[in-house]
Amino acid sequence: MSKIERAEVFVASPGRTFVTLRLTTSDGVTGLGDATLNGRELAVASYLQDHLVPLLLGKDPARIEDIWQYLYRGAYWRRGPVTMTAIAAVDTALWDIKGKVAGLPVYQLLGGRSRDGVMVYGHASGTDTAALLDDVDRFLDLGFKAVRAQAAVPDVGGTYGVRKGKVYEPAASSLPEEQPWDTEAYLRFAPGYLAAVRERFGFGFHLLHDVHHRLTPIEAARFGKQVEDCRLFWMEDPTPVENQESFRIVRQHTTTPLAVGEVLNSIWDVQHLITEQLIDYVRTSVVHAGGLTHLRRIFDLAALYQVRTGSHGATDLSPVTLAAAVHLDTAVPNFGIQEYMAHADETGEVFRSGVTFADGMLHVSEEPGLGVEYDEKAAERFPYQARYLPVARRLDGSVHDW
Ligand code: KDG
Ligand code: MG
Repeated sequence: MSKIERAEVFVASPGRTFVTLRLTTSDGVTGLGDATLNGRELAVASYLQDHLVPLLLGKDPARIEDIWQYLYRGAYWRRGPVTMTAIAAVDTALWDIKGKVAGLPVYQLLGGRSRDGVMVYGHASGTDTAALLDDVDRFLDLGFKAVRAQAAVPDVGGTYGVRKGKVYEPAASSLPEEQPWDTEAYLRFAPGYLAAVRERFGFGFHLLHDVHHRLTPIEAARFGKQVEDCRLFWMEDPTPVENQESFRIVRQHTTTPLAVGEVLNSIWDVQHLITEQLIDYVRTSVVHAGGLTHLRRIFDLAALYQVRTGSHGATDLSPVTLAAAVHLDTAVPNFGIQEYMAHADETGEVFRSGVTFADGMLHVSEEPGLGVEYDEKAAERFPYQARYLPVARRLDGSVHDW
């Protein structure tokens, strides 16, 4: 029997911080897993190094489901982003190994192709409406069939989703940047720029928007209703998701499709959203929702309720997650769309991935396993740097959801 012989945890900041697990079997086969939890990276690195690695050594790498159950049920403490990200890394690495042992790309192990390619959306943004329109134009020229649009709200510094130069979500070094937030100013401004995008470019592509948890349910209902004529592909995270019930309020008032779940970690976190058909797209990801084993379970539940997939894929999810996501997206029947932002050049020096972009779609590598390699020598050039996401404060100084 083959055994897990080595488990290495790498933390490096090539462009942004990534935590990567590499498992090696007694037969010399390696597998990679992403364990990155943006802004809380070292907690997962320690969970892996201090608590999971000792449990993994000597185990049979072929028993993916059993190891998943062992780590999940065996912890006693369940769910949550740190636990589920650590389990995800192990699970993803085991699928990578299984693919290499079988000589098959992972999507073949998941049932084979359901589609030729995976439609993705790109991130257009601008400091004002004119700049946003230019950026949408750029994405359409690149061949994207779907574009997310975000613009800075006038007089509100630091709106979510607007690039500063080439950098997306410029996580400040050392301590989080604090950014002001004004809900009314956003509600006055955002519907207008979404309408301007449709006016200029028409309806021949999918348009998306991320509210990033900023509204109350009734504000989100108003927003969704107001932008119905823009026929959005989705309105994302309109309100914080801790209370799944609150989506009923949004739902009752608008036919704008809803996408939720990038911060959620288990099937229980999305259970009511899915079974009560409160959302249209589930955004849970391989890395933050327990790996391929658990995410596939979530997607299967979603399929029963005509909820489609739309996995999170910002640049703080490593190329290992992107590759794993594209394998799963290629195989599942209820795929909707995949988020895609190209990683920084430095990231590409450390991770070599066989995922390719063409005609608005991502394509899996036909290499056995996930088709990603980690260059630890290159990673040494990018030592860990602490960085945090911004924190939002309302105009009266109180903390808001970011
Ligand atoms: O780490 C948090 C980011 O990944 C998140 O803010 C990005 O909302 C996001 C998105 O939709 O990509
Ligand atoms: Mg989002």
